[in-house]
Amino acid sequence: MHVQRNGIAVECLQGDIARQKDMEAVVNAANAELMMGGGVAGALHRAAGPELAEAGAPMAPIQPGEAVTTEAFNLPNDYVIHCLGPVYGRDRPEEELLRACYRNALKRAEEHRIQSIAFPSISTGAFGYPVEAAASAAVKEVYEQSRHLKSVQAIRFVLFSQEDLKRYETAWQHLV
Ligand code: AR6
Repeated sequence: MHVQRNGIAVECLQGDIARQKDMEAVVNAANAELMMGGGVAGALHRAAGPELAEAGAPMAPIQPGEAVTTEAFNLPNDYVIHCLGPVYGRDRPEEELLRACYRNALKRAEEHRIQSIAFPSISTGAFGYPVEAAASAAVKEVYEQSRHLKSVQAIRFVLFSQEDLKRYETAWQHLV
Protein backbone atom coordinates (compact mmCIF):
# COMPACT_ATOMS: atom_id res chain seq x y z
CA MET A 1 0.00 0.00 0.00
CA HIS A 2 1.26 3.48 -0.99
CA VAL A 3 -0.59 6.69 -0.12
CA GLN A 4 0.23 10.38 0.19
CA ARG A 5 -0.86 12.05 3.43
CA ASN A 6 -0.18 15.76 4.01
CA GLY A 7 2.56 15.56 1.38
CA ILE A 8 4.28 12.59 3.00
CA ALA A 9 4.65 9.24 1.19
CA VAL A 10 3.27 6.52 3.47
CA GLU A 11 3.78 2.86 2.72
CA CYS A 12 2.91 -0.44 4.41
CA LEU A 13 4.68 -3.62 3.40
CA GLN A 14 5.45 -7.10 4.65
CA GLY A 15 9.13 -7.58 5.45
CA ASP A 16 12.05 -7.59 7.84
CA ILE A 17 12.89 -4.33 9.61
CA ALA A 18 16.59 -5.24 9.46
CA ARG A 19 16.54 -5.25 5.63
CA GLN A 20 15.22 -1.79 4.78
CA LYS A 21 18.15 -0.69 2.60
CA ASP A 22 16.57 2.43 1.17
CA MET A 23 15.50 4.03 4.49
CA GLU A 24 17.68 6.48 6.37
CA ALA A 25 16.37 5.45 9.79
CA VAL A 26 14.79 2.32 11.23
CA VAL A 27 12.88 2.18 14.48
CA ASN A 28 13.65 -0.47 17.09
CA ALA A 29 10.95 -1.99 19.32
CA ALA A 30 13.48 -1.80 22.12
CA ASN A 31 13.77 -2.93 25.71
CA ALA A 32 14.41 -0.32 28.42
CA GLU A 33 18.10 -1.28 28.60
CA LEU A 34 18.59 -0.84 24.81
CA MET A 35 20.14 -4.30 24.69
CA MET A 36 19.82 -7.22 22.31
CA GLY A 37 16.38 -8.85 22.65
CA GLY A 38 13.97 -11.03 20.68
CA GLY A 39 11.81 -10.01 17.70
CA VAL A 40 12.69 -6.64 16.20
CA ALA A 41 15.41 -5.90 18.78
CA GLY A 42 17.02 -9.26 18.03
CA ALA A 43 16.98 -8.74 14.27
CA LEU A 44 18.36 -5.20 14.48
CA HIS A 45 21.08 -5.93 17.04
CA ARG A 46 22.22 -9.05 15.18
CA ALA A 47 22.50 -7.17 11.92
CA ALA A 48 24.02 -4.01 13.42
CA GLY A 49 26.63 -5.78 15.57
CA PRO A 50 27.61 -5.33 19.22
CA GLU A 51 28.33 -1.60 18.77
CA LEU A 52 24.58 -0.97 18.73
CA ALA A 53 24.16 -2.04 22.38
CA GLU A 54 27.35 -0.19 23.33
CA ALA A 55 26.01 3.00 21.75
CA GLY A 56 22.69 2.68 23.57
CA ALA A 57 24.08 1.85 27.01
CA PRO A 58 24.84 5.43 28.15
CA MET A 59 21.20 6.47 27.42
CA ALA A 60 19.59 3.49 29.18
CA PRO A 61 17.23 2.88 30.83
CA ILE A 62 14.53 4.62 28.82
CA GLN A 63 10.86 4.96 29.81
CA PRO A 64 7.76 3.72 27.92
CA GLY A 65 6.94 6.21 25.15
CA GLU A 66 10.51 7.54 24.91
CA ALA A 67 12.69 7.44 21.78
CA VAL A 68 16.47 7.79 21.52
CA THR A 69 18.78 7.77 18.51
CA THR A 70 22.01 5.90 17.76
CA GLU A 71 24.08 5.20 14.70
CA ALA A 72 23.13 2.05 12.77
CA PHE A 73 26.60 0.44 12.48
CA ASN A 74 26.40 -2.62 10.14
CA LEU A 75 22.73 -2.07 9.27
CA PRO A 76 22.09 -0.60 5.80
CA ASN A 77 20.72 2.59 7.43
CA ASP A 78 22.25 5.70 9.00
CA TYR A 79 20.28 5.75 12.25
CA VAL A 80 18.36 3.51 14.63
CA ILE A 81 15.66 5.23 16.66
CA HIS A 82 14.96 3.09 19.72
CA CYS A 83 11.44 3.25 21.16
CA LEU A 84 10.21 1.54 24.31
CA GLY A 85 6.59 0.59 23.76
CA PRO A 86 4.15 -0.02 26.62
CA VAL A 87 3.73 -3.55 27.98
CA TYR A 88 0.04 -4.20 27.36
CA GLY A 89 -1.89 -4.41 30.63
CA ARG A 90 0.97 -2.98 32.71
CA ASP A 91 2.11 0.42 31.37
CA ARG A 92 -0.81 2.87 31.30
CA PRO A 93 -2.38 4.74 29.62
CA GLU A 94 -1.29 2.27 26.97
CA GLU A 95 -2.68 4.05 23.91
CA GLU A 96 -1.07 7.36 24.87
CA LEU A 97 2.27 5.66 25.59
CA LEU A 98 2.17 3.84 22.25
CA ARG A 99 1.29 7.04 20.40
CA ALA A 100 4.14 8.80 22.22
CA CYS A 101 6.58 6.27 20.71
CA TYR A 102 5.58 7.25 17.18
CA ARG A 103 5.46 10.98 18.03
CA ASN A 104 8.87 10.94 19.72
CA ALA A 105 10.46 8.81 17.00
CA LEU A 106 9.34 11.36 14.40
CA LYS A 107 10.63 14.16 16.65
CA ARG A 108 14.06 12.49 16.80
CA ALA A 109 13.96 12.02 13.01
CA GLU A 110 13.26 15.72 12.48
CA GLU A 111 16.10 16.68 14.86
CA HIS A 112 18.53 14.62 12.76
CA ARG A 113 17.06 15.91 9.48
CA ILE A 114 16.14 12.36 8.49
CA GLN A 115 14.09 12.05 5.30
CA SER A 116 12.89 8.45 5.46
CA ILE A 117 11.96 6.26 8.42
CA ALA A 118 10.68 2.69 8.77
CA PHE A 119 8.62 1.57 11.76
CA PRO A 120 7.87 -1.95 12.98
CA SER A 121 4.63 -2.70 14.81
CA ILE A 122 5.82 -1.53 18.25
CA SER A 123 4.53 -3.41 21.35
CA THR A 124 2.59 -6.08 19.41
CA GLY A 125 5.03 -8.97 19.96
CA ALA A 126 6.53 -9.72 23.36
CA PHE A 127 4.68 -6.75 24.87
CA GLY A 128 1.26 -8.19 23.92
CA TYR A 129 -0.58 -5.14 22.52
CA PRO A 130 -3.45 -6.34 20.25
CA VAL A 131 -2.46 -5.55 16.68
CA GLU A 132 -5.73 -3.90 15.51
CA ALA A 133 -5.69 -1.44 18.42
CA ALA A 134 -1.97 -0.80 18.01
CA ALA A 135 -2.35 -0.22 14.27
CA SER A 136 -5.15 2.26 14.84
CA ALA A 137 -3.12 4.20 17.44
CA ALA A 138 0.04 4.18 15.29
CA VAL A 139 -1.73 5.33 12.16
CA LYS A 140 -3.64 8.12 13.96
CA GLU A 141 -0.49 9.50 15.55
CA VAL A 142 1.58 9.33 12.36
CA TYR A 143 -1.22 11.02 10.44
CA GLU A 144 -1.45 13.83 13.02
CA GLN A 145 2.30 14.33 13.04
CA SER A 146 2.54 14.25 9.24
CA ARG A 147 1.14 17.80 9.14
CA HIS A 148 4.16 19.14 11.05
CA LEU A 149 7.00 17.26 9.36
CA LYS A 150 9.61 19.31 7.51
CA SER A 151 12.46 16.88 6.94
CA VAL A 152 10.73 13.47 6.91
CA GLN A 153 9.30 12.78 3.44
CA ALA A 154 8.71 9.02 3.55
CA ILE A 155 7.30 6.78 6.29
CA ARG A 156 7.15 3.01 5.99
CA PHE A 157 5.44 0.46 8.23
CA VAL A 158 7.20 -2.91 8.00
CA LEU A 159 4.94 -5.76 9.13
CA PHE A 160 6.23 -9.23 9.73
CA SER A 161 3.12 -11.13 8.63
CA GLN A 162 0.54 -10.78 5.88
CA GLU A 163 -2.19 -10.59 8.56
CA ASP A 164 -0.51 -7.68 10.31
CA LEU A 165 0.04 -5.94 6.98
CA LYS A 166 -3.73 -6.19 6.31
CA ARG A 167 -4.49 -4.75 9.75
CA TYR A 168 -2.25 -1.70 9.15
CA GLU A 169 -3.68 -1.18 5.67
CA THR A 170 -7.18 -1.34 7.12
CA ALA A 171 -6.24 1.19 9.80
CA TRP A 172 -5.10 3.64 7.07
CA GLN A 173 -8.30 3.05 5.11
CA HIS A 174 -10.42 3.75 8.19
CA LEU A 175 -8.65 7.03 8.75
CA VAL A 176 -10.02 8.65 5.60
N1 AR6 B 1 10.94 -7.27 11.20
C1 AR6 B 1 9.71 -6.70 11.35
N2 AR6 B 1 8.85 -7.05 12.32
C2 AR6 B 1 9.22 -8.01 13.18
C3 AR6 B 1 10.49 -8.64 13.12
C4 AR6 B 1 11.37 -8.25 12.06
N3 AR6 B 1 12.58 -8.78 11.91
N4 AR6 B 1 10.57 -9.56 14.13
C5 AR6 B 1 9.40 -9.49 14.80
N5 AR6 B 1 8.58 -8.56 14.24
P1 AR6 B 1 8.61 -7.37 19.31
P2 AR6 B 1 7.54 -5.51 21.34
C6 AR6 B 1 7.24 -8.14 14.65
O1 AR6 B 1 8.44 -8.50 20.25
O2 AR6 B 1 6.23 -6.19 21.40
C7 AR6 B 1 12.05 -7.67 22.54
O3 AR6 B 1 12.58 -8.87 22.95
C8 AR6 B 1 6.51 -9.02 15.62
O4 AR6 B 1 5.83 -10.07 14.92
O5 AR6 B 1 9.87 -7.27 18.54
O6 AR6 B 1 7.60 -4.01 21.33
C9 AR6 B 1 12.69 -6.45 23.19
O7 AR6 B 1 13.94 -6.79 23.75
C10 AR6 B 1 5.54 -8.05 16.27
O8 AR6 B 1 4.40 -7.88 15.44
O9 AR6 B 1 8.45 -5.94 20.08
C11 AR6 B 1 11.69 -6.02 24.24
O10 AR6 B 1 11.95 -6.62 25.49
C12 AR6 B 1 6.30 -6.73 16.27
O11 AR6 B 1 7.37 -6.91 15.33
C13 AR6 B 1 10.38 -6.53 23.73
O12 AR6 B 1 10.68 -7.64 22.89
C14 AR6 B 1 6.87 -6.31 17.60
O13 AR6 B 1 7.36 -7.43 18.31
C15 AR6 B 1 9.63 -5.51 22.90
O14 AR6 B 1 8.37 -6.04 22.57
